[in-house]
Amino acid sequence: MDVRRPTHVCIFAYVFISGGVSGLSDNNKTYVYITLLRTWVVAQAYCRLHYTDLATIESSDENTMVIRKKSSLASVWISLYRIPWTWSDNSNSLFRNWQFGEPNNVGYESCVCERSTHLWNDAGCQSLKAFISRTAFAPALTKAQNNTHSFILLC
Ligand SMILES: [Ca+2]
Repeated sequence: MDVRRPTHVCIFAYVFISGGVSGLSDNNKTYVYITLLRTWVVAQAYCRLHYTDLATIESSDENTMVIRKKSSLASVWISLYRIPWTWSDNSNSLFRNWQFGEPNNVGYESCVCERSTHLWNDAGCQSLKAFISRTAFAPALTKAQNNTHSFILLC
């Protein structure tokens, strides 16, 4: 027997397991509640500068996500405006959550806010309101948070 040859072979394996991301909508939106009181146009500019845009809400699940982010008493701008009704990011979503009797365009109401009731109202764009920004993707996670790496020595 040749003593220089190993009697068995060890395999050094690197295992990578993707941890994924949870708690996001299907298109990975996240929402941020901004307490600054701004007109709709200034709120839109703020969101585009610091995040992605004002919040587009395309489903009841996403509306629930917004409700969880904002103060229960706040009336907040979202990205819907008119005419015709258009989302700031050009989403073609037809999801609406109007309060009964809205939109009523009292005066000149071309921008949409979500009231404390969580239902929507068309309001004057010059009103000062807090607002909800959205991001297109989840904030970057560190590798340690997002993935599991393991080394296994198999003999
Ligand atoms: Ca109204």
